[in-house]
Amino acid sequence: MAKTILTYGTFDMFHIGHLRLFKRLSELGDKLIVGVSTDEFNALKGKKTLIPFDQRAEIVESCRYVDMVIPETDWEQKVRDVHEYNVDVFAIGNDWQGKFDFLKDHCEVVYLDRTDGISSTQLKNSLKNLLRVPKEEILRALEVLEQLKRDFE
Ligand code: C2G
Repeated sequence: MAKTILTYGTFDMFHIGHLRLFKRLSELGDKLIVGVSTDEFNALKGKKTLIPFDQRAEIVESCRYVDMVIPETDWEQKVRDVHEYNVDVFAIGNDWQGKFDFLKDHCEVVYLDRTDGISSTQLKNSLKNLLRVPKEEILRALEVLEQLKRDFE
């Protein structure tokens, strides 16, 4: 019997942690459905993404481990989705450990270890730090680079 797996997430600044999660999820069954949080729902979660919903959904959908993408619009939809898509396993990263145990009445629930050392928040903070570099320093760095370029010509 084909097994259907369901997960949800924001997947902003798509990175290796997201990819490895999809790979491991796809190994749990035959069909992987991913609920991608809409921008409105993320606002409810107190999250602001850099990449808008339609692009995040397109990126996730193009991943070879993913069979179907649905929008995640509210906290209540999971039980509905489990029944609508005949889901066998709900799985998510262990940063949500225990938070979705209520789904055990409807399907198997699995929490997977996160990939260490990478997160969308961390990537966004690195970008913010870059943006904080004083303009003068950036201009000086540019001068050095241009000088190097001339030296090598
Ligand atoms: N993840 C991971 N390793 C990382 C970062 C993230 O395995 N280094 C996993 C998370 O554990 C989660 C998924 O990638 O299962 C998506 O993470 P987020 O985009 O941060 O999703 P989140 O905002 O936590 O949304 O209803 C549930 C929510 O939609 C989850």
